[in-house]
Amino acid sequence: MTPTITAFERSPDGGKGLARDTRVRWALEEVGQPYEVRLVSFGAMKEPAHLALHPFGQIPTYEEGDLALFETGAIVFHIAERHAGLLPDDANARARAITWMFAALNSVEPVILDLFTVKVLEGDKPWRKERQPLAEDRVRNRLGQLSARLGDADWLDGAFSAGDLMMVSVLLRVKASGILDEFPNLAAYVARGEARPAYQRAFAAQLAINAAPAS
Ligand code: GTB
Repeated sequence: MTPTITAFERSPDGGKGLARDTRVRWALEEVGQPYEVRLVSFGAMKEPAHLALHPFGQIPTYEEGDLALFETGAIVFHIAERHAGLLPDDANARARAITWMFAALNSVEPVILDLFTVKVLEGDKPWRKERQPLAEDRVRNRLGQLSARLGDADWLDGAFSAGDLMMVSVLLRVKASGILDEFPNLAAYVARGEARPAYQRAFAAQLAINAAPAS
């Protein structure tokens, strides 16, 4: 059964691939699973039909037969569990790859989102000047720890896994700040992720929607 995901009718990033449907598209592309996309407006996301799929009125969602999922961690995990290619067969290696998925979402993404919050959502607030360097240092600290663990390896734990897919997706959000480039091995890690043909297809698919002239 072909799954259907939801994505922004038009992403605020204009096609930079930063909205979270990209990571789901990437996972589907990695495993060779075709999918359909239903585009939703900001208004429609808060309507009952979408809220029935996503209690917080967000994208992406994932529907497959009578299964409906939200949260990219759960969606990517579901895809990775049901197809070969994103999780190792060995039980311990599999558990470690899943750990990296959680690490990306619980230990790395929050500090990156906090920086986005202070720079963009609180950009006009009087506390921005004081808070931004603190938020940047928290990102630096976490990326420093991740950089130390990655070392000169290509991926976080052996072969590319759903853990790397999630970590690269999270790190992409901090690329424009310049902080990622302070850690050359992490910048190269992200570039390796972006160079994967499956990522390229996912990126192109969201770009085709988000960079198209408004009708
Ligand atoms: N924890 C959830 C998950 O991982 O699925 C978070 C989902 C989420 O934040 N969805 C966002 C959303 O629907 C889109 S991705 N927001 C609309 C709303 O809450 O009303 C976040 C996002 C949005 C825009 C950019 N951008 O323009 O750069 C980047 C990321």
